[in-house]
Amino acid sequence: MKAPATIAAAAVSSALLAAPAAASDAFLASCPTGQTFAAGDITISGAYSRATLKGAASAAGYLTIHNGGTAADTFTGVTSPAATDVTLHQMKMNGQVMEMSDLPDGVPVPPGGNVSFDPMSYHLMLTGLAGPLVQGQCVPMVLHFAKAGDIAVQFNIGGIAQDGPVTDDGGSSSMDMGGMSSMPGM
Ligand SMILES: [Cu+2]
Repeated sequence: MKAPATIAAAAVSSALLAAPAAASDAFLASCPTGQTFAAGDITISGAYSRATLKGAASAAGYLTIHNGGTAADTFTGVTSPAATDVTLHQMKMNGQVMEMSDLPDGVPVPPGGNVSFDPMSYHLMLTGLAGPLVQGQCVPMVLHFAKAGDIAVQFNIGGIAQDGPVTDDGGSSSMDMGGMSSMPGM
């Protein structure tokens, strides 16, 4: 048998070969855009993160939570193989200063209501990253709810300034209801 090593070495970029093992276990190489994830009365949509620079200490996650039930639920926490800690945070303007605070009691999700985690309000704060967040890859996380239980969610990683859910055309947040929109690109 002839080993194709020479061709492979020439064709594969050194960046791919250098990816640390821990990071490849912690992240998904790709996942579809436009996914929803549900358990009980809770549905998660628009889950995304932003790409990070190498060596970044933290990253954020954003999503929308819908409670389709008739009882209140509480979003209590998150775990992920991509980070040693994921905490629920809130951004608030205090005069001219943007402040970030923990939400140790979780976030209530009223019956029939939506709660949005977006760059100017609530966000998930990932610290102790297993590796950089790479645009096009996905971060697996498990979201914990008091009533609905655990929901496994894939966060699409957009650009470093992504400010809405990732779409197949590279990041505009326009809705595409076509059947093809849930297919992963390339
Ligand atoms: Cu934060």
